[in-house]
Amino acid sequence: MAKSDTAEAAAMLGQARRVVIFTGAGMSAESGVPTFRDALTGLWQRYDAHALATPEAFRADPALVWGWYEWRRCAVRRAQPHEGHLAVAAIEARAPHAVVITQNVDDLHERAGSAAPVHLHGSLFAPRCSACAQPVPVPDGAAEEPDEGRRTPPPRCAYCSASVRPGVVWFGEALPQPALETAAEEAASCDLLLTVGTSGLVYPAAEIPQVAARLGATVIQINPRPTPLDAVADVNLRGPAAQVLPALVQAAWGDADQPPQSG
Ligand code: BV8
Ligand code: ZN
Repeated sequence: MAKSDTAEAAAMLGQARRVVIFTGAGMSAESGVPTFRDALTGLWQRYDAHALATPEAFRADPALVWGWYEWRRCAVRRAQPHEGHLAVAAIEARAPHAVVITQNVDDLHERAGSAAPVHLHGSLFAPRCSACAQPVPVPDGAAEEPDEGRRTPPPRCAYCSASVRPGVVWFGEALPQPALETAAEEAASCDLLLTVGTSGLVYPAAEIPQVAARLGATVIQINPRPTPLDAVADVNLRGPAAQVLPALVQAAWGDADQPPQSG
């Protein structure tokens, strides 16, 4: 990754007025949260994540799918945000206007201090009834899920006794309208969009960086590997999020963890 690229990207970031930080599974990879590209392990190794994350799979085998989400929820509970998540929060603190728009269902942005990340695909911490949509409290603490995973029948709704389902958006399901609208508005009005750790293959989320580029924003991509978003990016920073983001913040604003100089 040419030094010039980071310097160029940092100069753009330092001047930006309205910033969108768009993240995918690669953003949490260095915290030990597997991406959707990574092969599944244990009980789920013979399944494809895209197939498990569907209403059909939940109807066919609710205990398998609920068990998978309980296993993921507990893996996220045990994970810690990394320097990249902290750098994202630092960008939010320094840029005149900045918002995180994420495809991730983990809470690592929040735990790193990001104010109000927009979760396009829901959260592992918002289960609800699959029939009456009543929210269901998340059991505290990291219940010990066996590493290889296990089938766990989903709890029953206290109101209508239907199965409780994870509060995520499954393939074939509509995204939450308020989140999608906020994301589209922010993408349309930003002057710089950072896309971090996404393969840009899942829609309509993958539209977000394209909308920003189409409307004249600068797009900076952070990803160790090429993606279809290479075509819309003005600068491609080929490296891991936990290294590239802190370097970018450092280059844009000097010592990232010093509070911004007032006045
Ligand atoms: C819908 C929640 C209709 C659940 C998720 C248009 C064209 C083609 C297909 C479609 C289309 N429109 C709709 C579709 C169908 C489908 C879709 O896009 N399919 C794809 C697979 C082709 N979309 C849908 O089904 C959407 N719904 O269309 O509904 C509708 C409309 C109205 C009314 C009724 C119905 C719903 C999509 C959301 C599904 N839910 N997640 C869960 O998590 O279990 S998607 C899930 O997968 C993630 O949230 C994320 O969005 C996606 C994974 O992608 P990435 O995050 O990018 O991660 P990935 O693993 O792919 O890549 C990781 C990247 O990180 C790599 O590039 C790697 O190089 C990089 N990386 C790795 N390490 C690092 C790194 N980068 C930086 N640092 C590192 N250290
Ligand atoms: Zn119910």
